[in-house]
Amino acid sequence: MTTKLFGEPVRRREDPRLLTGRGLYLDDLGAGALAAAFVRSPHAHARIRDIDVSAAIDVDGLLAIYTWEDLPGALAQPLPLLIPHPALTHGRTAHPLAREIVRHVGEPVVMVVARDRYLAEDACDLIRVDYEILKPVVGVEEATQSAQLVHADVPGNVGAHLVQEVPSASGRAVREIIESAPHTLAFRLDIERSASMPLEGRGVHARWDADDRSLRVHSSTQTSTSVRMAIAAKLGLPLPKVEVIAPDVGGGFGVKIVHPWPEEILVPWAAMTLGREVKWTEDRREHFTSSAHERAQVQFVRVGFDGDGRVLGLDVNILHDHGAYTPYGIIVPIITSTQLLGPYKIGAYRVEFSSIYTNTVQVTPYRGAGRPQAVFCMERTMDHIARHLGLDRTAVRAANFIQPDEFPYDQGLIFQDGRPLIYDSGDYPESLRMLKEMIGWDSFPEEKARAAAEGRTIGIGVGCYVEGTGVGPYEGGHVQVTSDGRVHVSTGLTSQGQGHETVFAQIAATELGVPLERISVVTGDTRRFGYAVGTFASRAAVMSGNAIALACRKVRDKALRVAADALEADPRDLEIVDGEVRVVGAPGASIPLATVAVLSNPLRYAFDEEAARATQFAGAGSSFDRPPVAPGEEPGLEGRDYYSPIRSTFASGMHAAIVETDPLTAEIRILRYAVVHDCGNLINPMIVEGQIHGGVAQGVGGALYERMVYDGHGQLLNASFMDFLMPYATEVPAVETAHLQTPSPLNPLGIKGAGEAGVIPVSAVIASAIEDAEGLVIDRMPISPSELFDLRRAAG
Ligand code: MCN
Repeated sequence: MTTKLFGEPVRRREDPRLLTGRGLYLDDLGAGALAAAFVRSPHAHARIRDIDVSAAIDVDGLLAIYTWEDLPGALAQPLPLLIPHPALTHGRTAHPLAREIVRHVGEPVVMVVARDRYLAEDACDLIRVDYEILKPVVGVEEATQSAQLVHADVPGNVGAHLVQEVPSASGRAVREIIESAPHTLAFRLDIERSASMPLEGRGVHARWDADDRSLRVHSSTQTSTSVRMAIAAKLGLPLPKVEVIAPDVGGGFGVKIVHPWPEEILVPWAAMTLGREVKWTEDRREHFTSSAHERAQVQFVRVGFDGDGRVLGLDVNILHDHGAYTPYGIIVPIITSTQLLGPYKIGAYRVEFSSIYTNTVQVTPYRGAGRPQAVFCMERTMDHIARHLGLDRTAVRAANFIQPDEFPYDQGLIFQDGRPLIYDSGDYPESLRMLKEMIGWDSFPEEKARAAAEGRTIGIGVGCYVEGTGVGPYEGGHVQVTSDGRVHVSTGLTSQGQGHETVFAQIAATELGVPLERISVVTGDTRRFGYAVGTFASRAAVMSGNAIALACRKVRDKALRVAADALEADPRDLEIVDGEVRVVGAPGASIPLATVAVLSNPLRYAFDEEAARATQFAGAGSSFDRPPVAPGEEPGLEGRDYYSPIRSTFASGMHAAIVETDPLTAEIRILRYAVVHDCGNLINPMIVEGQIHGGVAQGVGGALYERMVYDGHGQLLNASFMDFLMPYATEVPAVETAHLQTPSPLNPLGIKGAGEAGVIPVSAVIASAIEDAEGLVIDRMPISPSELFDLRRAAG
């Protein structure tokens, strides 16, 4: 049996449990808990004049009704602004329950707690909120021109404005370069709002232990340690008195990073106040109107280039719709603006963004986090250049690539953390070569001609991207070998379906030489691991993966020291194979890791007979004759370590698609979809492929179907799956995937992240393919058949 499982396509260990209904999700907990429900604003912008609860208080089974006025101390303050930035001069966050003004439909105004959810909803229906309706601000361009303000003290509705300029090597300004370039183009791109739509919405369950004065909270979150800190701070509890556990989480895709959500502190507070278990589970309408959206940008692009398609200067102005609040700072437009250049080395770059408040749901990171918009911009630019010059689209990209010998490559831009953005490794020309071969790029013109002869319209598209992954500051791993020979791995970040139970066990198996079946993995439970950042920014593999490997190495070193003593050998002559420490080249001389675990603890508790015999265990209670723990050692066979990188590592990839458009109905069908992906060393290629396929599926949604439609009153018109279109399996093509592995020099395992990559270039690729099929210009994402139809008509 091999335990060298790093890089192997091991099947996901969590799937049998999850697929046979044995998962434990938030709503599976607290069967007898009280239920919370919320009265939410039906208006996009209004002043609360009065809240009348008198008709609700007679509802049988009602426990409590809370408005902002009832919230004590820190709970009454606005929610934290999680990632401040000097450019965010007017950052604003909501109160947990609205205080005086509501700023989007769905904002929570009143919390009701009752015996069950039906009663709580009944009580909500009886509460009368008297609103003075204010004029809403909808749409970024309207917001900048409107006299109406989302926040009375934020002039022009501009929360943040940031300019970064990387002049040419000779110091010339970007705009000057563009003016004097042999060719220039200017265009506008419109990117609609979309949102993460996990199968399971948000949810929180809290239990107050009155004797211990402690809270145990389960939350469907991507960041259990941060939720814990927020609850402790907001409720005035010592940190050790709050535990937060992320049970199985049915998808997050970014929306569950925000911490705390109002409900995540209000429900524990209600549990504490009422001395009862309280639970709230988000329904789908709440998810649409009260969580978070993303994408939502208008971009104005000017580019100057030479006759070979080399970009001499690029000037991009972004209007970013931030919705009503900025709990997550301006991380999304910062990512868009700093990762827009992708795999390209261009002459000079100027980017400017304004982050605009509107009376709509707040905008926080959704899988890809600003990069789908960035890639749409850059790749549309590449296609525009190719069309203008009559060049092959891949040739224009290749002319601008950073070359493999140019790493580390500094784009000259400053990221959120104030540090420069430096790419660590990659091989973009090779990725493109592989992609073109996979999709048959060079022979496509003949395929297209053959299709045309049959009366069919097909087109091919391409898109390239880079993704900064594995962002810091740290993540930790703890590894313990118990006297039964089992290995218990824990890390503080959470899992939402990425397969961490499998990959982290693969790392431990490889590092410790222990079979996978003996390894268990716990994530997102602050009882097991209190220091963690969370799962987002494709960081778990890089951060926790490396931390677990480092912790395993500590355990391995100790195991070899202890075993060397027992085997009277030199630790350097020992290896761990299949759960046994062996003298290299002398298979008879070995000792099970279980025994080593017993020997590592002076108490020598051995519950297993064999281990007891091997360690001359004299029976429980005989601890007095044991030697002290040697200086520098700790009892037990366990280790903890942290990984804290100097900067992010840059994954990259290229996608290509062939689409067919219906000549009559303008329906768009994806015939083939190919991906070349580079996330450094692969821990598990099958899981990475699954991640890419899932990402592409979401990308297809963003390219062709998904958009949040607000009317002029700030009402979300399609807040249900009846009207918000997501692709089904029938719309998602089979994804052909190839891996290129350029290891990251930044971390011990040489890995880069993979969790978001699939979604990032899809809109750009599909737009490129539709353009090729139709000979039209696509300047928006998503593009629907009716829009394509209109474009055809406009083109005559
Ligand atoms: N992996 C690997 N080898 C690598 C890199 C990654 O085997 N070189 C594996 C990892 O070990 C992990 C998976 O691929 O099992 C994704 O790894 P990583 O890129 O580190 O991403 P995270 O685990 O941090 O997951 C976060 C990422 C993000 S940001 C979003 S959004 C997203 C995504 O993952 N949300 C998801 N994938 C999701 N998948 C599911 N099912 N549900 C979500 O909510």
